[in-house]
Order: sequence, then structure tokens, then C-alpha cells
Amino acid sequence: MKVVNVLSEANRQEIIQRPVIDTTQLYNLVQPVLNAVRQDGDAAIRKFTREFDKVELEDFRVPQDVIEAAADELSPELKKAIGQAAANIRSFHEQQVTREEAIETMPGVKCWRKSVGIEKVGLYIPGGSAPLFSTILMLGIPAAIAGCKEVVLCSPPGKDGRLNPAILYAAQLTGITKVFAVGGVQAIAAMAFGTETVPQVYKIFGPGNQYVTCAKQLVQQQGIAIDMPAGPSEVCILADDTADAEFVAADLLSQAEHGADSQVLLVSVSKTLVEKVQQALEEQLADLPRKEIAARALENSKAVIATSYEEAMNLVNEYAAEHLIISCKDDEALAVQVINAGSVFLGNYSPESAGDYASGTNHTLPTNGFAKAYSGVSVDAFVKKITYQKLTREGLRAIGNTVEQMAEAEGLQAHKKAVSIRLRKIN
Ligand code: HSO
Ligand code: ZN
Repeated sequence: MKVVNVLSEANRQEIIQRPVIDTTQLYNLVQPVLNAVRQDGDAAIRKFTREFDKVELEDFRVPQDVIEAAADELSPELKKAIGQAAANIRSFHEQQVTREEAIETMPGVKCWRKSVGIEKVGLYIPGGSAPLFSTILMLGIPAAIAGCKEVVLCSPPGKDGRLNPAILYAAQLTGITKVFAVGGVQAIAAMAFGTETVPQVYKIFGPGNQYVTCAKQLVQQQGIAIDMPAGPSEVCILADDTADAEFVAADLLSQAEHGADSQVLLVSVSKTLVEKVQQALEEQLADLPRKEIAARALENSKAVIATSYEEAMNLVNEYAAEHLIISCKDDEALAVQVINAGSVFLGNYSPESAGDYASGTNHTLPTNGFAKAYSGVSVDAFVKKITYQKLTREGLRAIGNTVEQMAEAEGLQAHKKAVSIRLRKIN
């Protein structure tokens, strides 16, 4: 990790900069795959699965008995852990369902709003070196709570053509029955346009590599909603002398092991802590199975020494991290000052891993500075809110002139008339 001081505005901008990916080439690679799936459906999926995943799959829907049998392949300990995580995620997300009361804005003018689950949603779960089955809980549970009627799950097949049993088990636990061994751009295309086998959905969720992310952005331009613009995962840790350097190093590495493009940022008012963390990083890195990946992520990462908590907080808010850990003496007071972050972890005993898996909060969060304007996934992301209104005669009498005046001023006579014609009859 490179150590830097926050000195000037230019320096600050350099610190918060994310790696820039040139997407123009990507678009040219991704668009033809989308087009082919749109045109040739299942046949195109089989072709790309052969080409990209190197497996020949005639039937890529995972049969219900295979989904159910996956439970036998997992240890009782893992099943218990997944069950506990699911229960916590369920409790946290259930309380996001709020009922709004109808309101009479004027006598006789009643307005209300209803949340309705998005009927068809698609979840994409990456495979590869770390099959993130925890993401199924993070997406499948809020989808179920929201009342989404059809939940489709796509994930790339392994070399044997199968999906990881933990993925199937998590799918079963969250009530997902439409599971397809399809990955990459072809999976996004299948869910966006529908094929003979894969149902079309209205919104696509889930992380993925740059091709998947690009595909999601392209189908979004064609009217399919997506959860959020995704970038490489990141953590920012704000720590002072009360932090345990070994804990800080472990948290930095837990994020760094996600991918060579992951970003970790340490911000501290204590030079001593930064030095201790550097030392601990070296020691802990040596033992990690994914040390090459983590080491590469650390190469792009920085430790920043700030001259005050105020300077540190300004930087943290400007960076708008996906995950923010505050390991400081006054963690709760500093937490109040957070205005941009995806999810915040306070104190010495709240590792990001707790939120990644099991505490209850969602781990699908805005990266790349998008936390300035976007929230993480919650039940809200799986519903749309429909407004209703009903006016009585008295209501229309009360509000009529207001509408007529405004319609007249906008030059929209037909709007005005829709009120006048009624007023004339009821008066
Ligand atoms: N840190 C990841 C989520 C995750 N971690 C899944 C482990 N499994 C992005 O928030
Ligand atoms: Zn993680």
C-alpha cells in the first residue's frame, strides 16, 4: 500500500480516484452476444456456453430434484450457518415493508400509495473462483418479501456442467425454482429478452465481471431495469490508535481477496497505526490462499494519513465507499457525520465479513462512488410504488379552480376543460 498525506485538493482528488476501465472495446464484444441471444434464443445460449464455459449443455434448466438433492452435498454445519444468515437477513429486510396511510390533502381529495412487487426479476450469480452463494440470500430474500411472483436465477456452469450445490441450496431456501446453468453476457441477454427456456424478466440484479456489468448497462438502454451500476468491490477503513492493527489488516485483506481490481483505502490520523497495519498486512498476506489476488489489489490501494478527524471525514465522504469501517474511539459520533457510504461498520468488532454474510444488512451495495446518489439493495429495489387518488364532488369543487388556473397558465385548455366540464354539472 502506498502511504500518502492529504495535503491539497489535487491530492485528495487523486486519492479518491477509482481505476478507470475503457468500456468502448467491451461494448463491441458484448453487443453481438446480446444480439445473437435475442435472435436465436436457446441455440445461441448453447453456442456461447460451449465457447466461453467450455461445456456442452443440451438442457440448462436445473431440474427441481437436482436443486433439492443439493442439500445432501453440504455439511450440516454449513447448512446451519446458511439458515442462521437467512434468518437474520429476513428479519432485517422484513421491517423495511412499511404501510403508508392514505392522506386527505384537502377535504374530499384522498391520495394513497401501494407497493407492488416487480412481477418478474432475474438474479445473476457469478461462478468462477468463488461462487458467491451468499448473494442469493441477499437478493432472493428481499424478492420474496416484496412478493415478486417469478424469480429467475442464472449462474455459469462448472466444467462438469453443474452448479455449485451451495448455490442450489441457497436458491431452494429462498424459494427460487427457476434456476439455469447459464453465465456471462448470454445469461443477462436470456433474462432481458427471454428464450424458449429462460423467462424474460423486468429487472436484473446481481454482481458480475466487466462483461456482465456492460451487458446489464446495454439491456438497461432497452428498457430492462437493473439494480445499480456495479464496479469492483471496495472498503474504506477510518481508524485511529484505538483500532487493532491486526483487525484492520484482516478487514483490508478480506476485501482485497475479492479481485485484483478491488480497492481498499485506509484513512488514519495516526501514523503509528498505519505502520502497524502495513506490518500486519505483510504477515497475514503470506498465509492467504488468494494472496496473489489480494496482493495485486493492495498495489492499487492507499493508506492516507490525515492531520485531523475533520480532514479524514471529508475525504471519507468524498470517496463514498461501498463499505466504510470506522474503528475509532468516537466511532458513533463520527458515524453521524457520514453522508456518503453504502454500508457502515462501527467499532473494533464489526468486520465487513459480518455484513457480507450474516448480520442481516444487504451486501449488494453501490461501488465506484455511486454511494453519493444510490442506496444498496433492499426490499424497495424489488417493488414499484403505485399512487392512487379518489376525489369526491366536494373534493373536485375544492381543488377545481386551482387546477383550472394552472392549466390555463400552461396553455393546456383540454386539461382545464376536464375540470370545468365536471364543475358545471355538479354546481
Ligand atoms: N464484499 C462483497 C460481498 C461478498 N463477500 C459476498 C463475500 N461474499 C461485496 O459487497
Ligand atoms: Zn466480501
